[in-house]
Amino acid sequence: MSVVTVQLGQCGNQVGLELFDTLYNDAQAGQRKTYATASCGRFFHQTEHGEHVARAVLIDMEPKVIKQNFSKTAKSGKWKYDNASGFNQRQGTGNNWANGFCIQGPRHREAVEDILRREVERCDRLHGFLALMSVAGGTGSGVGTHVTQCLRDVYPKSFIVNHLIWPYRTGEVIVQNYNSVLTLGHLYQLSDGLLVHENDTAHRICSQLLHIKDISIADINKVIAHQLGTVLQPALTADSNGVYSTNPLGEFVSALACHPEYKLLSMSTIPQMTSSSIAFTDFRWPALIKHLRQMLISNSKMEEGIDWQLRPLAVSERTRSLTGSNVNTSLANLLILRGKDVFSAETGIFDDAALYSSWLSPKDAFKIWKCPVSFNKYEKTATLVSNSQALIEPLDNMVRKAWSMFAARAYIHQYTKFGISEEDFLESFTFTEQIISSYSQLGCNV
Ligand SMILES: Nc1nc2c(ncn2[C@@H]2O[C@H](COP(=O)(O)OP(=O)(O)OP(=O)(O)O)[C@@H](O)[C@H]2O)c(=O)[nH]1
Ligand SMILES: [Mg+2]
Repeated sequence: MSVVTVQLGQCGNQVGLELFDTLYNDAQAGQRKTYATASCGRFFHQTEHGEHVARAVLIDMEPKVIKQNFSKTAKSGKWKYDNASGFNQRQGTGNNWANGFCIQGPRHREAVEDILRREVERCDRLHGFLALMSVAGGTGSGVGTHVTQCLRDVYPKSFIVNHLIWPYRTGEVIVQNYNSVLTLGHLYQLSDGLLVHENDTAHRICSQLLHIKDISIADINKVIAHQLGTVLQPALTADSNGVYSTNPLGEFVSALACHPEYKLLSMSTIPQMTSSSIAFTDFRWPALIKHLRQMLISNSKMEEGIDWQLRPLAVSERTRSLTGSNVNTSLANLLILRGKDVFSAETGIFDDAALYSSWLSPKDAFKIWKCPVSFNKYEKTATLVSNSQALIEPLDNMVRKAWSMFAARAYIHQYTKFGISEEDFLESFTFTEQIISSYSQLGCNV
């Protein structure tokens, strides 16, 4: 019943640290033994002295972040990494996907596979891998894609979910859109599900909801780890007969990514607010669920600025509408509710055919997990993970910018010198454009 997390590159390693911290602190808070045991069994193993050690493999071509992670966690006195689970070299890949995928990944394959195997052998039962990485650099994206390929080869029956950080649109890496397109073009066929966080969205949550003035990357990672934690902590599913599900990644994938053409998953969590405000706010399930539904329909990534006018067209209305619906249409939704009175929460408004593609019944497209234990200091938390059209726009933006650079032949030689041909680029463009096209058709009646 365990998950091995693979932290790749600077971003994957920094997000991973924050994620394990969130999972650990949440599990250890208060007296809730069954929950804590289920959570820790998934993500930590215990030494004979009772220390919690993250079930994680840390990979980066640079040494700095991994070393920082080891020293921070060793000092914290809470949980720690096993130093033998880290793999680093002296120098990064210079934001070059081709260097990561074609050179560094294959060169270090054996060493990385050994570390992964050791971590897998520590699990009584392995259910899958969670790979954390950005798509914009060279290690997380390029080496990360290569490592995902190795995992697929060596553990063909295990679930693999990749958590991807998408870069700021006005990002600092000039070739970020090349790296993103190449990553998506390859990962799509290897992974069971690509769960995406956009840095721009997490940044807006920090500024507009958490009112943080000088936003640091650590603040952003806390928001991301909080949202991811709501998905990964123990929960009761419809079939789990009142006990925490023992196969979180499997349940996650089967709820959301049931079709090989549709693997892009986005997520929203509410509420998110300053800790001083939490104490004075009384959340009600009907309001939280209604907000989350409208956020889905109007594709607003935050509670702030929801368009309440938009409503989904019924399937029969869609046939008559020439333009199709301008709401965000879903293929699958997973609603996760945590906290007080959770069993009284009414979720019928998600059970509505108008939210989904016309070839799916809501019965198959909508799943719900519940947990009566409150999460990370919030009395009630609602998260929606959605396989929907929500990511078309940012993906289209990435592909268009990458294409303009490619058409101008900018920086291509930096990739071809590491073994990526122009045809490889073109294949990834075709593939990502196909993803956009498939998602665009979700809202049409066919
Ligand atoms: N949310 C978040 N984004 C990050 C973090 N670190 C880097 N990024 C983003 O990740 C992208 C750069 O990728 P990195 O992870 O730094 O690159 P890398 O995988 O280490 O690859 P190389 O250094 O090129 O070998 C940019 O879009 C950054 O904004 C982080 O800790 N959190
Ligand atoms: Mg790096």
